[in-house]
Amino acid sequence: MVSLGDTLDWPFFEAHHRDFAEKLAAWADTTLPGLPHDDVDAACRARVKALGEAGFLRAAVPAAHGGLHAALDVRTLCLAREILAARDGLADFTFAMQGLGTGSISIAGSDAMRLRILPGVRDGKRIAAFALSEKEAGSDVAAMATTATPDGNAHIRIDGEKTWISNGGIADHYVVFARSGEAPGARGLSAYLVEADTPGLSIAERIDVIAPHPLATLRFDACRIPLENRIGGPGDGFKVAMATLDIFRSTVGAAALGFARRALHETVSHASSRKLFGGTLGDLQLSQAAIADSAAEVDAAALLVYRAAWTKDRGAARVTREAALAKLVATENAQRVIDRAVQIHGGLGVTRGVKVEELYREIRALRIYEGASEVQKIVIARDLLKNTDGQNKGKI
Ligand code: COS
Repeated sequence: MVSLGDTLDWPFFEAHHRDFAEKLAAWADTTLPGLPHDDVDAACRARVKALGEAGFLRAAVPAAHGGLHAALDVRTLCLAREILAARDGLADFTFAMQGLGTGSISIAGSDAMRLRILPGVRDGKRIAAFALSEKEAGSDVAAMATTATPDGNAHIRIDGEKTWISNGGIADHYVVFARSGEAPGARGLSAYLVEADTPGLSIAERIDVIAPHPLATLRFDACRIPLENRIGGPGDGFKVAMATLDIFRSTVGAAALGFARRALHETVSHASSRKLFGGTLGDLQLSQAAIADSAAEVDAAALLVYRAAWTKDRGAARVTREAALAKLVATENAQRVIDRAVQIHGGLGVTRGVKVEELYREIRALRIYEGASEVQKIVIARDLLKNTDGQNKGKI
């Protein structure tokens, strides 16, 4: 089976990371093939349950609530996503969403909210979701139109629509961002925990995508929730969203890395066994060039992903630029690595049921969700431009 190569020997990792990665890889190889694959809702529920029962979702919550580390350990999250993505896209998806759909609560939620929500997520008994995007506020988060207005002294009322919401339709709760109006733009948003069975919240439509997973448009129609369900202070929503994405963007890079590593593995095995022109595909120098380009792009992505994760874990308050670099490079590289894998496989590469065909569909959304590549470029360039010393941070 596909391996992480020598990644775990790199100085970014500690013994507990190696232990976690070995256990997860062994579990995934034996358990994932036996889980249902056909109906995406059932497949996701089964994966959340299995990951929770095996204890791996402890990586997605802080130690105070039964998690593995005091704060979310980004290297552990990245290893998990890389290992799962290399084997089973939906397993990666379900793992990631348990983290993304509670990251804001772990960072900024009240103790009571954490106590209420995190244990179920950790055990795979509660499915989490993150509801930020709207039809006209995907990249431009500050333009969101969903409103949160006071309703008496102890409640707020949410009205509007969120779309492309992963786990929409199967989640038990949504972390919802809405315009609460303290100020114009980014400073006037707040985050709220909304339970899926709250009156006024409905699934307006399910969305079918090229790599199927639960995705929906949510409608909020006078959806009344208690004020204590606010995550963070009034007007803190944009910062809560960005701080959550600072953690999870590196993990999207890690998932892309897992898909790319699997594609490279499939490429090498196919090139060494496929016979043509009196030898193997791998004897041809053009195939060797493709393999070399992919190997270089996989390693470059891995270094950026684990650099960003390590920087966050050792206490950096913000890793916005590092995480953006990791996501941008890992997802764009993975798209090219997988495209080469399809090309090397020839007709098989576009045949349903062949792994590289599945990877070709799986990778595409990662260059769009949690900040499209273009957004990552804006984030990286702005960071360098605002801090002209940014390129010379070191002392030497
Ligand atoms: N952590 C904490 N605070 C942050 C932050 C971060 N990573 N990034 C920005 N902020 C703060 C800024 O410091 C600024 O605070 P002040 O008003 O106190 O100065 C505030 O938030 C607004 O930031 P900014 O001016 O950069 O806001 P913009 O509207 O220009 O943001 C981008 C632009 C494109 C960077 C942002 O909208 C974004 O990331 N979009 C992509 C969203 C996304 O990932 N969507 C996918 C949804 S999940 S599938």
